[in-house]
Amino acid sequence: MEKTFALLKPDTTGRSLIGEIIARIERKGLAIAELQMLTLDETDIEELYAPHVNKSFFPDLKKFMLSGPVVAMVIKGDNAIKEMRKLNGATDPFEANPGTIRGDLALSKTQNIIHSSDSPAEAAREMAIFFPNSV
Ligand code: 3AN
Repeated sequence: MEKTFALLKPDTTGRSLIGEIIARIERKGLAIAELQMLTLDETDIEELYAPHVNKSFFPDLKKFMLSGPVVAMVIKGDNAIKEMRKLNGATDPFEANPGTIRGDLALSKTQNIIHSSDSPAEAAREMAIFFPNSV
């Protein structure tokens, strides 16, 4: 059974969409193995988005990720990493298909509801940041 890491961003908690997103994940047949609501600090954000810290959009992304609570989760199931990426839809909600989380619920590339790991190596790295006892 594969595990992946997902994070519901501050727009999700701010818009009261936590249940909507978790319902979509569970309806797909994936299971929530760990869940924690927390407010990130700058170090958490720089660790999570280590591959992006030098990108031009990073200051806006950091400001947004500090703006409210997030929900960190470990999700498990067959092909969990790829299944979650399909459920999320494209990074830019304008490109994301209807039926996906971002296609249905977001308009902005920064405020795009959910993050999930894009590879087994990233899943292990990101799970270790937020759930050090479960990896
Ligand atoms: P994904 O979350 O789809 O894997 P990444 O890992 O490429 O996308 O980007 C990480 C986060 O950075 C995205 N979730 C998004 O919020 C933000 N982001 C990525 N590209 C841009 C961009 N061109 N402009 C603004 N924000 C961006």
